[in-house]
Amino acid sequence: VSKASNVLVSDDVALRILKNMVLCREVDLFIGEQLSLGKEAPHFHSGIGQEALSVAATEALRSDDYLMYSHRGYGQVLTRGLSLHELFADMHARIGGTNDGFGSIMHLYKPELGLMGRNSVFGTKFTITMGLALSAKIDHSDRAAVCFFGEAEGSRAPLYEALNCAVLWQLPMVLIAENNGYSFSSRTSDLFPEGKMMTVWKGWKIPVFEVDGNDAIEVHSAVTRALEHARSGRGPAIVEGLTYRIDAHFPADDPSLYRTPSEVELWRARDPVDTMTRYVLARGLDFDADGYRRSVRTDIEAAWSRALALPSPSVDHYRRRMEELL
Ligand SMILES: Cc1ncc(C[n+]2csc(CCOP(=O)(O)OP(=O)(O)O)c2C)c(N)n1
Repeated sequence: VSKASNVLVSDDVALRILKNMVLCREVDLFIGEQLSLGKEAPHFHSGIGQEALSVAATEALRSDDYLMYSHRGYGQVLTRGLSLHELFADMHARIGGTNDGFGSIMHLYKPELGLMGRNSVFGTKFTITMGLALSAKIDHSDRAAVCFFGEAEGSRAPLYEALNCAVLWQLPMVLIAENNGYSFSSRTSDLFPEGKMMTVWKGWKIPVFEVDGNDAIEVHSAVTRALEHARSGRGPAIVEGLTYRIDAHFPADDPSLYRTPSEVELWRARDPVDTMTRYVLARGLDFDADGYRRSVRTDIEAAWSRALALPSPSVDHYRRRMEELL
């Protein structure tokens, strides 16, 4: 387990990371508001508090890399270039998103963005990612396959099958562990020694980078190093980011049953969006935080209304599409 030294991030990249972090934060806040107002809102898992890890890590990928995203927050797919319109259409299971109303955001499918289809049964992504890394190697394409996952998934067996093959065949696979303190109501320390997944991987034939998951620059640097390693033909690498899930697991969850308000406040004080805003301003870059938030809000509201106006698939639609597929 090591720390990656910081890689120089250009002004453009730093600003892009911050803007995407603000976008993701606003999407989560907006959906939360819709729910509390009793409006039509989909099942979702808020990524508030985890934006640095998901956005800055994805920003380090090359545009042709494969991306197996995680279910929490939208940092990975929005950074990748999925539009708000596609995201919301899929969220509401409407025709007009990436999966034709078939599968909500658990099944975003857009090969041009490296989103090759995903399974919502936890653990299955590891072997799919390994298969994508294998195809990249067979094609001599220099692409990497990157998989984000939480601690519950990280305790599942297919992770170890995938790692074994990736080490054996020296595959360009990068795993990004989002350690956000909890798997639903279980503390990470009840699942892994010392509360870190990397404790298990220490001493293996795989480089493991530990990062402060709330520090976007540190995250970006470590994932850049991990990708360099994977592309060099030396097999997989892992990055574990330590962060915190500020909101409930999902809207029906009551986190006061298993964690204290003071714990949440400690992490709120380490807000990744505020930290990145301070970093960008200290670099002398021009960023109007309130103005940007307002413009993003307008985009979100417009895309949301547009998505809700799209048609829902009928049974006939599903039947036709299944017949086409078979
Ligand atoms: C095999 C399987 N079991 C249970 C679930 C239901 N489930 C959805 S999210 C979740 C917890 C995930 O925790 P973690 O991997 O730590 O990610 P986090 O939600 O903290 O981001 C569970 C158990 C599932 N999708 N697949």
